[in-house]
Amino acid sequence: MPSKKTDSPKHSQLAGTDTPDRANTNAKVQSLEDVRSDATGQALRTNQGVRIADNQNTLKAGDRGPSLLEDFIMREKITHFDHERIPERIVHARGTGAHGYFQSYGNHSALTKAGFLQDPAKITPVFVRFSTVQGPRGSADTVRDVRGFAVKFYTDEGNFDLVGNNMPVFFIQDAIKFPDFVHAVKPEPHNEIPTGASAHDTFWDFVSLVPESAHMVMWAMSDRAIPRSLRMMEGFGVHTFRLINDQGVASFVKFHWKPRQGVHSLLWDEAQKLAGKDADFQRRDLWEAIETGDYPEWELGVQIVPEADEHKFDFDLLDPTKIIPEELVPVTPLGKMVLNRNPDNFFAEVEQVAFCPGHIVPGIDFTNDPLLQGRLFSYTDTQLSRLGGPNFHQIPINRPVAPNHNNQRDALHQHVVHKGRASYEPNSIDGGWPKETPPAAQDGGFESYQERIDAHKIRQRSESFGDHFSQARLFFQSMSPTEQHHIIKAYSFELGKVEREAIRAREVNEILANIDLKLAAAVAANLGLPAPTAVTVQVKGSQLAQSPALSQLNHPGVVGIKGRKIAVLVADGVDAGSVDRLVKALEAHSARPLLLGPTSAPVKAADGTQLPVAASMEGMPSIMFDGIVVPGGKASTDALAASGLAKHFLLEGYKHLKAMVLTRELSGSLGLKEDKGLVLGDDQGAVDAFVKAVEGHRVWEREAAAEAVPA
Ligand code: HDE
Repeated sequence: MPSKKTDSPKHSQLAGTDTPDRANTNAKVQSLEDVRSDATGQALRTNQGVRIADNQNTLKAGDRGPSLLEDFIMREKITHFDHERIPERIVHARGTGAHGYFQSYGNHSALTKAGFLQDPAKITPVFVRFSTVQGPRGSADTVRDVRGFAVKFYTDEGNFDLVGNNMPVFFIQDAIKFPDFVHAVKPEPHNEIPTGASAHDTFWDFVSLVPESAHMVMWAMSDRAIPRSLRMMEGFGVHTFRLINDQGVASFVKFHWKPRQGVHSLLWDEAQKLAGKDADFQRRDLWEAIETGDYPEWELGVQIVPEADEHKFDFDLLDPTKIIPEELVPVTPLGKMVLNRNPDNFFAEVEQVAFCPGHIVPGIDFTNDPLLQGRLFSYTDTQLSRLGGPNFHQIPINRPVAPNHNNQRDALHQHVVHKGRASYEPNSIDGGWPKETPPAAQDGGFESYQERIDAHKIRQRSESFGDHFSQARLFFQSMSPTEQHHIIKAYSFELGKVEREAIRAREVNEILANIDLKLAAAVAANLGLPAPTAVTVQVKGSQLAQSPALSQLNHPGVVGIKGRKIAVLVADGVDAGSVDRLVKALEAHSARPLLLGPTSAPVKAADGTQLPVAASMEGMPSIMFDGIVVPGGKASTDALAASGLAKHFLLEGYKHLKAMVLTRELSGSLGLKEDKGLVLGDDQGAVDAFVKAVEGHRVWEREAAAEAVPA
């Protein structure tokens, strides 16, 4: 691999010839260019470059005879195929990714000397991988689980990986418990069941015995664990990090990603059905959004705590099971990230990307969070077996844009032809190169923050990590009634799958009771257990009664219904004018209306025109859409009213609290009542009401009525 490419790009040299949105990725695109393989117009050849004349037949002794060992073409092909798979990630195996860029809003040099946060004109390429945690590579996208949110910034000063999740806390406080936690949540060892789910005995056995998990389990039982889209999730760095400015002044920070698309979720029934009807629902959603130019955007922000304020909170900043409520320390926006390019090749990019929380750049540093400290070891270690050796940083997607000369040599899969005689330092033979760079305000070598440590070597948890319930309670009490209802249902569903009654009872009496007695009583009732009447642990409670920032209903987003998928149900005899009016009105809001028919065949409108459809109602069921509209046309709506498929589509959409535009006759025949989000007719008023309802994501007021509709 020519090291020239790795050494070359400064974005300023590459940008300028392209649109601003595209120019950003040029530096990384350029560094990948020499490994891109485009076979257009090329002859089929072996790996040794020999042209292949026949790719259909093995070399044989006669056309009915045995195959010959000398057939190097067949053997090379099959051998390579036999080794196509690599070990999947131990956790976060199921994922998808995209390229994009990060742009700082301004000069944040008072906070950090990290170069990518100092110049709003600088475009830093990024690669993001979103994932679920529990399931294997082929598992479904929409399971109830934490989502990984890992971002690699290819900065001029080296790669910075922000390897976060869509939830701001974690299940455990100390890295040494991670293998125990993962073994408990993974499919059970005797029968490898369940896939992609935490609703089983070993998970609940562990978390009910480990109260430090209470807060994170709350998040996992909330709607955050079933996002509507990867584009509609917040992201969190989880641990407290340090930012350091050029004067050496450090601040504690928590990283946040805020989606412009808002924070929205699926309903549990939808999530379960989607797991079967479209296991790729979320990777497809991200892919399609980027392909259609609807680039998702997040704002990167930090909560900043001056060093002097480290002990001003009623929890420990080093404890990864705690948030800093945004009402106590607001999030300061630093810049934005836009995802604007899909990968060319899933394996080469999404599968081979290797994140590590230890990949940081000058101006950023760690804290002593004991979970973070363990992570610093684990990620590089796991890549050794996953990617087959210590040269995984040379894989194109992992290569920094910054030069990376050093004296590390050889090892499996070495791609660089290192020149020179000296692979040690100091040396005089090669002029002493490559040389250290002393730390400096700008462009200096990396220097760790000089934290003073004076302590005993000890295996002990700090007492300041001891309150496991106050923030779990704060979370529950900050939810809207709807969100609380969903949390109760989620605990009831999951614990309902637990076979051992002792585990159910322990979770209810020793965990949920200490969070909130009403929550515990509601879950207990659903499990047929007695309601606990007293707490088992005295908790001091949080300094806040509520944190509104925790409720996702307070994060509607700023893009309206842009990119939302709307089903337009049509059948023969539909009024083409009505279809046109509705589609145009939705497109004016940058939504994505898709015509669905009884089959995949075009439908014939009342005026005789043929209307092509995107799919049949069976091929794209209601669970794949954010809203449903039915244009006018008596023959068409009569046909829909008589079709089991269409009725199921509409009733299911109603049950899932979707905004709907219906004709009066159709809503009457289905027995559905008008509400804030179920509007009649196809005039502008109906469209406006519909758009408003889709903006609100769901018609929550309908929830009680919808529960009476069969699933
Ligand atoms: Fe990870 N984690 N983790 N994790 N994690 C991995 O690294 C680990 C933790 C997270 O898309 C692994 O390359 C330990 C917290 C994401 O490629 C592994 C501990 C957070 C991803 C690993 C944690 C995360 C991983 C598996 C406790 C949120 C996917 C394959 C000490 C802040 C990255 C790999 C991708 C992946 C270890 C806890 C996020 C085994 C030991 C907390 C997003 O190294």
